[in-house]
Amino acid sequence: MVVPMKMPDQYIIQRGKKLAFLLRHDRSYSFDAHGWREVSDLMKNHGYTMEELEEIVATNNKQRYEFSEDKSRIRARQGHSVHVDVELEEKMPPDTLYHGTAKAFLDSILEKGIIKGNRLYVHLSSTKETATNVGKRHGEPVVLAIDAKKMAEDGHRFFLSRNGVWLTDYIDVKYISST
Ligand code: HQG
Repeated sequence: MVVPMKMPDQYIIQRGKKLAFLLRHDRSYSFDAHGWREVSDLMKNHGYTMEELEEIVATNNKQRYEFSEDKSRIRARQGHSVHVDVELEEKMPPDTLYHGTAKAFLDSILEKGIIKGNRLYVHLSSTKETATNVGKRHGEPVVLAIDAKKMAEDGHRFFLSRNGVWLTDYIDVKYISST
């Protein structure tokens, strides 16, 4: 009997990172309108196996990816820079949301507001803890509190990705305070 070898976690993490690029930012691929990429393309052109993809989808720490029902396609749930519509749920936000950033960006943020940059949306977290981790990716972390209630009252739209990330288009300085 052949016992399938358990792939090392570090390897899966690394393949997952590569997948993040392939599903969110790869401009050389023609994504379906809803952000789906053919699994066969990832197998043929990027060396993924179905087992590897299944493990990445199942074990990803932020549940970043999902398969189509028949598992012939795969997509990221948020974080894109390519222009796709991943069918986000528009939702009333909690009164306060948090944005994790780096101290070095603060002056610019307090001047221009929070901009989405290359991504399709500004990313927000429902807890300070998650926001701190997001901020750490860029340097010394700073967590900003966002008056989402007031933003919603003023007509700004919020979306919740299926892995719990809050998304909006832009955050004006008047909605930002320190934590
Ligand atoms: C900053 C990860 C200067 C912004 C995370 C952020 C998230 C400004 C950086 C998701 C600015 C952009 C997104 C302004 C915003 N002046 N800097 N006016 N406005 N910024 O990576 O929010 O792990 O594009 O504060 O967990 O860090 O990949 O966005 O620091 O959910 O699934 O510009 O990516 O998700 O950086 O992260 P990013 P982000 P994954």
